[in-house]
Amino acid sequence: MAEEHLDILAGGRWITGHSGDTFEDRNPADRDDLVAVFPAGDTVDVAECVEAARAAYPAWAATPAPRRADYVLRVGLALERDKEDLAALMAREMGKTLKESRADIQEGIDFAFYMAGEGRRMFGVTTKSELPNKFSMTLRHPIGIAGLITPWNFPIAIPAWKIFPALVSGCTVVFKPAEDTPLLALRLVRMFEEAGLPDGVLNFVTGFGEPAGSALVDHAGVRCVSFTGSLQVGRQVAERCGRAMKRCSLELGSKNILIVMPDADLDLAVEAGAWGAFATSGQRCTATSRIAVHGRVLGEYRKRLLERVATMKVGPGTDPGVELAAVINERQKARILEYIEIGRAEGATVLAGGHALETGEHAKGNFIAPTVFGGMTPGMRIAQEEIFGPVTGLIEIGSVEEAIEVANSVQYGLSAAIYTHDVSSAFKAIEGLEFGVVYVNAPTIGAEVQLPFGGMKCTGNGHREAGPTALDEFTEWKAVSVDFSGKLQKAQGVE
Ligand code: UN1
Repeated sequence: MAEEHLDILAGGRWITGHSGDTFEDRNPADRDDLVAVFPAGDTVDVAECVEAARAAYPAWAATPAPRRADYVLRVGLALERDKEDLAALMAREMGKTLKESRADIQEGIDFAFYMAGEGRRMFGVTTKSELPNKFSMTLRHPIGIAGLITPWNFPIAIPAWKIFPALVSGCTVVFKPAEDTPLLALRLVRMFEEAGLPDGVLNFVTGFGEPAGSALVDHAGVRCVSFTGSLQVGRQVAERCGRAMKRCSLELGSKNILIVMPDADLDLAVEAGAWGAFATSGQRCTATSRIAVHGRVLGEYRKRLLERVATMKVGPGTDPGVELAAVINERQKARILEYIEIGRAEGATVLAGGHALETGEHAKGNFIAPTVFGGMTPGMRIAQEEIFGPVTGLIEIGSVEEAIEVANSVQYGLSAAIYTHDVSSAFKAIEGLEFGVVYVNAPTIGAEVQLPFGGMKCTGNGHREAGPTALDEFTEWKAVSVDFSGKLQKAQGVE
């Protein structure tokens, strides 16, 4: 049974969409399971949300940061209370396994507690003036109305990464979640309502990138946009924000790599490869989509990885025995299968998987067998482009220097890992990898919220989510000087 929702929250009022158009929210593991129907927001709905955010802004920006952060803490507690219930909904609405659904919500809880504390820090600096009797310091100032556009792969964690710091910073928010996971987003918004967040501080509009996301990016009242999604859409967001001189933080695609050196603990490196490549069915921007293995251990690594992959049960995320769940929708499924064909045509060998699962228990869902390519070379499209599915490939390397060169040969730079016990190889990798997140003897996935998260090159535009840097997305620095000398003092030595 589908749940019907009034999904647009503007200024504390839940309203139906202006156009009357709706869209369906379906279970990726069972397309007959209609989870919910949501109105497709349009430019009028977005404008109403922005208007509400504008009206709420002055009082919210003037609310002390520790008080603003209290609401985030309360939502963290509500997430903790409802974790199991939300995890079950996530496994149904987004499709990931129950274990990973819990982890997604846990990431939201962790970040709520972290950001709630940030409300009492928000550190600036005090510094010395070159003049006597003059005091200098820096303060964070909220940017204004934030437009937050989130993807479906982390339906709670990524909205949390954006909403929590935006609110602690003093921004008011218009939030548009991905059209594949609106119900989880709605549940998160309802938690802020339950926490007593003043009307208009967090506004919520569901719908598609066109027109709703676009309208949010382009609305003159929105001063900053935070977007996580594809490079293709990210470029458009960046261009449009650039023209309008808006702050814009982007977290886009990647082509992550796991490097396995000959001295690595191979069992651990195999587990890391399998977890990094196939968790969330490869639908993480940190997913291990390339595994560069030293020639001396490639044969053994390949054998053990294939043995491990052969044990993976594919099925609905709601089944506790399942390791590889459905991919989000039929469009993504088709895209992933197309990449598998591209890989074959380029001359890579399918060592495992390489096809959809469409019969029996898999008939109603978007399932793809865990796929491992052998003979991947760095120039291939499957080694360069983000696939965002359960597909990885083995690349042979002969040295750590070559591994770093291969790693850096892509346009992206989010997450890279090296398995080695050799301190020189580890530090060469740490220094040489052009990636925003680097692991030694840990997989490419599983970033913790107290660290800055984001990538180099085309993965983003220099911003970092999570960690203390999350506040930089939503605040301006103000340099403040107070002259208490009682005279006109001129800087730079002007007499
Ligand atoms: C993403 O896929 O956009 O490091 C984020 C990880 C998770 C976050 C991934 N903590 O894999």
